[in-house]
Amino acid sequence: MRLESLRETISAHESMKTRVGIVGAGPAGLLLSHLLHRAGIESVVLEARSREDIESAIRAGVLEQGTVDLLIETGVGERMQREGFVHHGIELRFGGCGHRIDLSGLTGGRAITVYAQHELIKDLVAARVDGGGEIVFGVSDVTVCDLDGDAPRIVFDHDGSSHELRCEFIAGCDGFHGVCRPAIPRALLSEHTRIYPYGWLGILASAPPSARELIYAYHDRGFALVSTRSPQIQRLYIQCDPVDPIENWPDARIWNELHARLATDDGWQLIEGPVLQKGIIPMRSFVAEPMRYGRLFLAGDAAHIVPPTGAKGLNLAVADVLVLSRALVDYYRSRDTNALDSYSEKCLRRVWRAEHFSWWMTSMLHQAPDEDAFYRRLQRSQLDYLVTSRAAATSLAENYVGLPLA
Ligand code: RFL
Ligand code: PHB
Repeated sequence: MRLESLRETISAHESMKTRVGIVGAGPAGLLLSHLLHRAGIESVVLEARSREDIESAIRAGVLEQGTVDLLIETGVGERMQREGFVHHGIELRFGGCGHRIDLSGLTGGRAITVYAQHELIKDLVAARVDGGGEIVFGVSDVTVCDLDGDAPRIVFDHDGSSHELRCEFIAGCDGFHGVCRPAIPRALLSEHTRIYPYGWLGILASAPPSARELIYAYHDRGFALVSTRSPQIQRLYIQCDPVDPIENWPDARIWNELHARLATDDGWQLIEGPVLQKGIIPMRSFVAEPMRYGRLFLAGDAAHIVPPTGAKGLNLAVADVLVLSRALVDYYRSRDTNALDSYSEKCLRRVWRAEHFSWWMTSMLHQAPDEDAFYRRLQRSQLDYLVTSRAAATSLAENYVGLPLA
């Protein structure tokens, strides 16, 4: 109802005002708006896609302990607690054998929760709409302006006319391909990029789970990952050529590869089922620093990307907006800008830890086309070490479940 009245407001007056203008209704933008609302700070979220689109896009699955705790504490974790799956371990599979990493045993009881990103998006959108929040879907031609002054603006098109949102701050939560990061003068931004020579082919299959916990498999034919979504739907990935057309991957070929890469000496069985959806994603590491320019603050994928092997992207977006929301609360309570001034540095410490972990997991588990037998021996040595040394396994476990949030 509030959304409709917002739309009327927009078309009646082409200019509107808010405290924090948020570009992008992904996990970063929606959670930021929710956290600000809880602190009594008004925001407006502008999203390029429709509500239906953002609520159905298949992406992440693994939530760190800190993410789960924050969602519960702030009142948006109820369905996740009911429908998500808490996992206390993961399996590393190589040489025909599975080896369990006891995440909880090694981290003082911390765990991960498997809950699909689009389900979290539905919960966050519902919370904002129920709380009278303002999300404008289907905007286009978004431009962020006057970032280095006290009164930044967002200009955009919606329903066939041009609009202006006057703000006190702008949060660039518009993902890797968004418009906010490119609005920062190039000379003021350092960008670090690594493109991997492989990608992931991901499928959703209508099948019961083949395993109780996630399986990360190292194999001569390439990496494979068994994840889950529900008792009826499974999520599986295999390493592939990132530029391969999906037509080269009929379902039978995908299942053959999964069977080959996941085979064990003890006859473990992968349960097949109809493939409901499939797609290939490229893999990259990317960091833009600093994550701030004037009154524009970047958060989530807009500022950094990790390859999905460490399951960190969404969790980093959550960590960023928690830091940003607290800094904005300080500002609105007492005009104290210290936390805003240290936002980028504080976030980047966690970002680089996650970048390293994700790069390390990725490099250890994938077959690199340009690497030789020496490299493969190093990978096997590292895997052997992880499953025989408590110290090595603990390091993996504490990074995987996530270091405590700020
Ligand atoms: P998002 O989710 O990309 O949201 C950005 C939003 O901004 C909108 N937008 C604009 N809106 C207005 N104007 C513009 N000009 C705009 N340009 C873009 C977009 O439509 C979109 O709605 O970024 P955010 O919020 O920073 O969230 C990041 C996460 O989505 C991402 O890091 C994760 O999905 C990464 N990821 C994983 N992360 C985890 O923590 N755990 C996992 O298990 C995990 N698995 C994954 C993943 C990502 C994957 N893919 C598809 C890349 C598995 C996969 C396969
Ligand atoms: C997923 O379930 O989509 C998933 C799980 C683990 C990862 C990445 C993605 O590392």
